[in-house]
Amino acid sequence: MRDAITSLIGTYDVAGRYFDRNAIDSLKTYFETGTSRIQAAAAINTNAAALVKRAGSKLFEDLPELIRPGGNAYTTRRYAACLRDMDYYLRYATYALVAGNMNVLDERVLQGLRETYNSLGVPIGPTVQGIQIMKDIVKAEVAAAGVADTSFVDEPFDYMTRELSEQDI
Ligand SMILES: CCC1=C(C)/C(=C/C2=NC(=C\c3[nH]c(/C=C4\NC(=O)[C@H](C)[C@H]4CC)c(C)c3CCC(=O)O)/C(CCC(=O)O)=C2C)NC1=O
Repeated sequence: MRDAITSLIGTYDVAGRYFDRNAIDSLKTYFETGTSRIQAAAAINTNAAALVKRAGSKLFEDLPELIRPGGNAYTTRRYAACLRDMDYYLRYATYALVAGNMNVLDERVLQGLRETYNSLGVPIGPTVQGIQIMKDIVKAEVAAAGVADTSFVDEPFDYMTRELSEQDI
């Protein structure tokens, strides 16, 4: 698992080089945004269960067929599995935000996920829609916690979206 710093060190070490201007700039950005990233994680953590619940309700409101007979989230077991997956996405998104690097998502969340979803008939499109709904809800929460620029919050959610849907082609 890598974060912004170990990933940078890895890159420069492989080339046997000292940090150059680019490396210093990206280190600066990492530290300058540190407080906001931690504030965001804190705002998410204290409300995680409620955020997941709201995102789930909105998803099932937008796509009610998911929870009707024949839908993949129909039956309480599968409904609960769906919300649990949303909770995984949220928790790992906070790790990635704090790390300033998306590697944890590859290693812990996305690896083999598409195959699992395909074999269980879990639809990718609606999953991606759920991830995007959660992104919007989380951004509003982070803004309400006093973080002025919440654009960095997009990254893990968009990353998971991109990886899940691209691989689906
Ligand atoms: C931490 C990394 C991690 C992830 C990401 C993960 C996902 C994951 N989701 C699963 C199932 C599932 N995932 C869903 C999710 C959904 N169905 C829908 O219609 C919605 C679109 C969507 C919710 C947004 C459902 C319903 C199941 C159960 C499917 C079944 O058993 O038939 C399964 C199969 C095993 C199980 O049921 O627990 C895995 C492994 N597990 C992990 O360890």
